[in-house]
Amino acid sequence: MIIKMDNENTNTLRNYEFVNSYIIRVFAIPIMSYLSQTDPEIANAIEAELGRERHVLEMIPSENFVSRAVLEALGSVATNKYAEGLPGQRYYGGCDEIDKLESLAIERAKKLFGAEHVNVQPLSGAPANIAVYSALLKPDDAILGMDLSHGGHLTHGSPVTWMAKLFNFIRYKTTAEGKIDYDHIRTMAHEHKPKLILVGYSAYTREIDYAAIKTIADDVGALTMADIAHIAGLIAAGEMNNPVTSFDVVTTTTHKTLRGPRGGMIMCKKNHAKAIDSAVFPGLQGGPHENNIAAKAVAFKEALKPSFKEYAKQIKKNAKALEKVFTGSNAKLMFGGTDNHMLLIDVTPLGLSGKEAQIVLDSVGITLNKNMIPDDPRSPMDPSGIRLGTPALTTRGLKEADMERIAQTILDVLTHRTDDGVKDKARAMVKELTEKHPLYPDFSYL
Ligand code: DSN
Repeated sequence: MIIKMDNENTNTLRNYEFVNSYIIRVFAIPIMSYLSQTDPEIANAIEAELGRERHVLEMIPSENFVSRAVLEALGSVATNKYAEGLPGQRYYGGCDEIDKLESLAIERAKKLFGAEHVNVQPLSGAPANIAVYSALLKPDDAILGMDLSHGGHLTHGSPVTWMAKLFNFIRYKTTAEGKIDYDHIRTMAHEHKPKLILVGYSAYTREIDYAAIKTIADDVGALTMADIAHIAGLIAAGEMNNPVTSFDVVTTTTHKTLRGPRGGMIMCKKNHAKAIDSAVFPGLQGGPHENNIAAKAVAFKEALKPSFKEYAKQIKKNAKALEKVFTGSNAKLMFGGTDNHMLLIDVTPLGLSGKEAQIVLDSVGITLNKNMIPDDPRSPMDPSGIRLGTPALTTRGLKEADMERIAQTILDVLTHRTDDGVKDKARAMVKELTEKHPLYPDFSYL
């Protein structure tokens, strides 16, 4: 049923809402959304994205599916409000309710991670990292961080970033066995005297010894920073070591294993609070995105529940199930396996590149990403590896047996990529699993 309406007209809006709620309550008939009436092109694109998310096996390790409650907060009227400043100290009037929701987000984040101070305003992970550098360092100061191809992140000093022009990034690497060599980091720290030692990675699959890093940093008078974007949900659930209580500053995104809205957050010791807060605003950002902050608060409340701990445990069990299959294969599992939610695999022994693997797996409905492997001889756009993980599929309810089946299917497709029979079988498996574990059922933008 279509009800013609003019979104500029408040009375029409009120009538529409009334008729809508009446029809839904009395006849249980789905109604077209406001969006589909005012902007069908965008509604169709979003609906098609919903369809894509429903019908593929999403294995990009940095992606996840937020709850309907998080989606509601994201799409709420909190987006309308300017609120530069912090709760209780805003530059604009009318911030009482916004203060409440931002304070809740801060208090919940403190409880989740045991943080002394939290800023929930960074728009995402990259701005959060940039804010930390700008708060704690001066131009040309040295930062010791991990090489991108060994699992680091672009914002940890990749030469293509503006930050790499401002600061002197020195890069450590993993060993040939894929382990972090803390003795080597100690030697580099004594040699280069960095102002900041940075850990936390976007393609590294092993646990991190934060205590060892803290000792090295204390020896050379460096500050400690961890970027826990990928593993924040696992840390919040107590499934991985937590640097928040010992490190000077910890940054994260909120949309990966933490399963919140796309955004960033900085946690720090009280003595850095003022510098961090002023670096975020007015140093780098303007008005905070309060709808996003409301959604962060909702996600943090969800993450404080016992069910989230179960979710985090299952993420790891599922990653171990993938590891089991890939370990016995011809593909090369980097870092010798996984302690977290993801795996990095060199697929060149199977006779193809990471890019080719990503494309052929996409064609059967398995989504993951091409990725550099340590000291990759190939280029970033056509690297040797693929990176895959379990947070999104675990949210959908898949378990270890499903993961083993998926891992075997990935190997079959990569090994027999010109065999249509193998690819059809893979598509049938994707269909079966996605139908068995539906995503956002009874939900439509049309
Ligand atoms: N793009 C994110 C990831 O996939 O790891 C990091 O920024």
